[in-house]
Amino acid sequence: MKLIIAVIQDEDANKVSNDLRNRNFGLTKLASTGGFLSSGNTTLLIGVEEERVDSALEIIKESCKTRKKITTDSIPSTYTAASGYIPRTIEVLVGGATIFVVDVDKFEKM
Ligand code: 2BA
Repeated sequence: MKLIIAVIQDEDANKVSNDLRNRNFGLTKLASTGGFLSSGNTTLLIGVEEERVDSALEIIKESCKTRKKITTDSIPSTYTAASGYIPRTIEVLVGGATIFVVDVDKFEKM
């Protein structure tokens, strides 16, 4: 048994969850926050038999898009007497999905 931990964008969460559920994957959806952008994302926990891991990853890959997000640099780069420090905007590419696949020692439902 494996546990897939998938960090995905909120915009993709409903479609991915529905597609996984329709293919009989069990999942738990967690609201999470990215450490860099400090904005909301979604983390899916998917417990799955080893032989179905690739099929789950395929579904995630199909639905998760890469998007550009604009954020401000944490260290202001420009100082002007009139406005003080002006934060520098930077563009980052987020996603499709950040995936971890880990071994599950034991899986029980009680
Ligand atoms: P965030 O940490 O909010 O990162 C959002 C995007 O910002 C990242 O997209 C990446 O393009 C950029 N980014 C992150 N750290 C950066 C840095 N130090 N300098 C410049 N740009 C940076 P993704 O790589 O697609 O990551 C999307 C989300 O996946 C992340 O949101 C985070 O929640 C999760 N994630 C990514 N790598 C992870 C890791 N090694 N461990 C745990 N979670 C991770």
